[in-house]
Amino acid sequence: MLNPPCTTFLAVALLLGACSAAAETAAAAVVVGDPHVREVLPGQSNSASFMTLENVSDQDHALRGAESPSAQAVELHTHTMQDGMMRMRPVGQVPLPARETVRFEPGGLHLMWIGLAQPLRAGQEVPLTLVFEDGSRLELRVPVRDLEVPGMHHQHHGM
Ligand SMILES: [Cu+2]
Repeated sequence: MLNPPCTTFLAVALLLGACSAAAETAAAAVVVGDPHVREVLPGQSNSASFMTLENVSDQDHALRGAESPSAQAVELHTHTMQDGMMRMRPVGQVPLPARETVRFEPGGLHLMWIGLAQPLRAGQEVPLTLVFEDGSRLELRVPVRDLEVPGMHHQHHGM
């Protein structure tokens, strides 16, 4: 559902050793797991999305960017601890080493959706395109979810 069917065939072919080391696109080498974007309240114009990216090939790749018609920009961000505070910062690209899975998750790597065209409501799906280092692109439909993130942004809880 989330990937072109050829990705699955390619993965099987690689497992069977039927595929040579011929150049393949990054988009065909990467399997996206559980993509989802966070619901926003009316008036909020930014959101974040999460997923796993598994590079099932023997070749290193990288995620270079992302875009969606639902936002003015979708940036690659990560969190770093600075002076005891979690801070977000943009990253140029995210390496996807061969045979490894990279996690985009709360508190770490994420896609930052900036300037939403309309509020994102749980249950909706929005289009997202991942752009890789070789220029190949992967088109996704990403479900909107109401995310509870323990320990983050819940200052009214536990008092
Ligand atoms: Cu961010």
